[in-house]
Amino acid sequence: RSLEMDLRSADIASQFEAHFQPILSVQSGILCGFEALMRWRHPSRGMVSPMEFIPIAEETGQIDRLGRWMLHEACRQAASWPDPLMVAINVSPVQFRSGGLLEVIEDALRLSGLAPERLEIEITESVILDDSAANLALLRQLRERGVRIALDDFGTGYSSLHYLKQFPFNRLKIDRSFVREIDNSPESLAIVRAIIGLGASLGIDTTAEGVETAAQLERLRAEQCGELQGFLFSPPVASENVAGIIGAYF
Ligand code: G
Ligand code: G
Ligand code: MN
Ligand code: NA
Repeated sequence: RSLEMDLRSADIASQFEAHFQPILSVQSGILCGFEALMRWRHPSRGMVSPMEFIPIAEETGQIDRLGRWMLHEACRQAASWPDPLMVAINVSPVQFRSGGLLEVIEDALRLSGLAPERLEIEITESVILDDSAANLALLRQLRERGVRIALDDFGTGYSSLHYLKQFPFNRLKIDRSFVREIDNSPESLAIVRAIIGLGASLGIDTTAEGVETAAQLERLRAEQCGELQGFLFSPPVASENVAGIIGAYF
């Protein structure tokens, strides 16, 4: 059987899980919230990476039901965390294309009772490239409802700066390829510094992704980066381990 067939017939609620990676303030070390990351606990293959199943789900139309489940599940769990901890959820460009995304997000908020201000939607630049007018309108409607919008993998795209003019993002997530080299590549350090400065002058929060070493943390602190996530603090964890992280860092 192919992964595609398994995905099509999978009972999502019993095979899929939302895992959560903590996002912390660089200056204070206090927990700000979590990024939700999907996991597939396949009955015979074991854990299948989203790098494998998300592209298949996008190509076969399964991303809509997977993505809807994820929005509901992650909002439901986040509603049980102490206020104002937030949850960041990745949304695929294909979910924008399919229509109905605004209603799906509104339903997830209403059913969970999560305040819209505690939800952040992470998109990549392809969302804006795809269908500029319609997707930008949808992003604006989400912002009007109080939902925050983050631009993921910032710096890796074709014309990242152009998007900042088109839409008032709440957050830039500095791609981990720059963070990884911050201590041994003057170019990477210069790019990270420029993104943080850009965020500061535009009033946009900045999160460094993929922080793995104390030296990277010290550097990001010196550069006044806002938030960070990475293996230095924690990989994505299953939901039963979230309370322990909240207890330790919040
Ligand atoms: O969790 P991990 O680092 O293995 O994720 C690999 C990739 O899968 C990342 O690019 C991440 O954004 C993506 N991903 C993880 N969970 C989701 C999800 O719920 N929806 C979408 N669209 N992408 C996800
Ligand atoms: O594309 P996106 O930024 O959503 O992807 C998040 C992915 O990054 C997840 O798959 C997560 O497992 C991974 N990740 C999180 N922290 C680290 C880290 O410190 N190092 C590396 N290499 N990957 C990380
Ligand atoms: Mn992300
Ligand atoms: Na990213």
